[in-house]
Amino acid sequence: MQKLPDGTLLFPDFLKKQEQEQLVASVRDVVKRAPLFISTMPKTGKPMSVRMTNCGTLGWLSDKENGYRYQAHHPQTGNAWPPIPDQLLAIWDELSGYAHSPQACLINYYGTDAKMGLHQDRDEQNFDAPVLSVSLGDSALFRVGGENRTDKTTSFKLNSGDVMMLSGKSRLAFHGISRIYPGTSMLLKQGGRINLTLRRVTEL
Ligand code: MD3
Ligand code: FE
Repeated sequence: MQKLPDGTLLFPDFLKKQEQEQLVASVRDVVKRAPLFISTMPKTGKPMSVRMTNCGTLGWLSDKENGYRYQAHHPQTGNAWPPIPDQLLAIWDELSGYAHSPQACLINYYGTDAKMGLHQDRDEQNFDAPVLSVSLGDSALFRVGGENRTDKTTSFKLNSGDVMMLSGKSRLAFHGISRIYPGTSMLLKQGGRINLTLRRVTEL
């Protein structure tokens, strides 16, 4: 039983099965209006293995030409992102202790073989607000270290319905998803994992 880094709070099984199903239905509505797309790495253009979309006033994406960024519209449709579902805003209000609503909700979809390399989230102007992450579907192995890439990391599983909050010291910690465990959840008919990440992007 390893200790989570300072500032990392895990709420195992925070969402009941029915709440998870409701959230998946909301994600499906978002994806109908803002289809999943593949971001590519700055400069190299190498595609990420995760497919993504967003809801909220700002969405995160990356491409070869313009790199990591937040923008107000979908890269393919040009439409504004759909609003963040009320159920997610309620989770933010309950857990974050932050007086302002999240601006961005990144929706990551991991197929069986998708991963996310060790990285920091530093495309936001606001590191005071916490980051809230909701896991749905198949379990994943999450890895988190310190503020330097070479700091030692600890790994733990994130299961469907778990909510994690990163604030303070862990807000700039390196982290990633090492692997997905196929067949560990029945929530998504096609399998795989959805992660929803709520963030403040701008200074107030
Ligand atoms: C630790 N997503 O989208 S969420 C990302 O499961 C991202 O899809 C992973 O990392 C996923 O950037 C992990 C949990 C998370 C989110 C933000 C963090 C962990 C974090 C920020 C700082 C430290
Ligand atoms: Fe991240």
